[in-house]
Amino acid sequence: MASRKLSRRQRWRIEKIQEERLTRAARKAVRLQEGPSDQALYPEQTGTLLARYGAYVLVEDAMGAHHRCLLRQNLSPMVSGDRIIWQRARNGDGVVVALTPRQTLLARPDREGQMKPIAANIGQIFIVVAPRPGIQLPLIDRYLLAAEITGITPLILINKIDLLNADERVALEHSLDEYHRLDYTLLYASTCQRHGLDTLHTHLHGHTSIFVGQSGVGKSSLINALLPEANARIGAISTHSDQGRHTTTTSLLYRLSKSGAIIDSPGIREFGLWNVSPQQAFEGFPEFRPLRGLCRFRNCRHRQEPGCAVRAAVDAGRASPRRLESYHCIVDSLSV
Ligand SMILES: Nc1nc2c(ncn2[C@@H]2O[C@H](COP(=O)(O)OP(=O)(O)O)[C@@H](O)[C@H]2O)c(=O)[nH]1
Ligand SMILES: [Mg+2]
Ligand SMILES: [Zn+2]
Repeated sequence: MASRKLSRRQRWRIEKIQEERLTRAARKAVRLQEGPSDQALYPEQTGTLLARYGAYVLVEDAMGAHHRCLLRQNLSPMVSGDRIIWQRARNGDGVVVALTPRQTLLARPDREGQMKPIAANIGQIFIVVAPRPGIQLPLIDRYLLAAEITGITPLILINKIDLLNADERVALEHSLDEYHRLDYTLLYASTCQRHGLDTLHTHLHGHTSIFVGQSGVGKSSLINALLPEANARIGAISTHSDQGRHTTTTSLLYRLSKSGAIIDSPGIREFGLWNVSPQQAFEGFPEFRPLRGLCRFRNCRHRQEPGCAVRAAVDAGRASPRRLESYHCIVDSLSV
């Protein structure tokens, strides 16, 4: 019975020990949430986020090596192409501790209509079209406008030119000449004949780029043709993470052999127009931009209004009637 009768002092000690255990456990829980403690980390360094896999991200350091990292809590959402500050852990995964300001950001609305970032710091958008499934100029106009609104340089890439005979090629170049006159870059390629890939490499050099366009135009084929073998490793690393496998919704940043990168993401391929006002659409047509404010009516829709500067430019041959029609189609589609 003696054991039941604990002295005040003994009771105090037991309580104290339990308290310490609780505190230690709580601290450990916080550590598990936050990743490695500061003492276990090397100094901060810069990096590029290549991909996200659940709670983990794949980070490329300044030397080009890949590291699996956890994200510190309370950081804003990060996406492929983000430049980040991270710390290597003495053992195991590193930790991303900060996001640096973005030059550009591609986003799209999720099911709830909230804008969701999909890729950052993209410098160029390649609008890929092909004779099969067919080249539709209004679709090119939509993509060009979306790129203009995002502030990212668009280029037009015509793939599968092996499907065209000489006459068809001339006719196509003729129909695309209006884009050339607007200073957009036009590139011709055939992935299967490996034609035009050197020129394409020149344009990709030193930039982070994406390919957008209809299904079947050859985006995947192009990316495969352009990328060095080493990139297959990115997919391989993802399978080692415990959380989330390499899913089709993941954006991946692939390095090109010299300088430059391609970001591949299903989300980006659906890149389009959301929440765009007629005024923003107007500004996104470079040939209309200098005419802003020159119409007689401030709220001119550039249709049948008298004193319309845009209509006058079209009538005088300074702007393409087809592009104005495209602008109207886009504005109509935005207002429904
Ligand atoms: N004739 C021809 N076919 C191509 C070329 N590039 C891709 N294709 C074919 O076009 C189809 C769609 O290609 P894919 O890369 O999957 O298109 P994606 O949907 O844009 O990714 C495939 O059957 C490819 O083999 C090309 O340069 N010439
Ligand atoms: Mg594809
Ligand atoms: Zn007008």
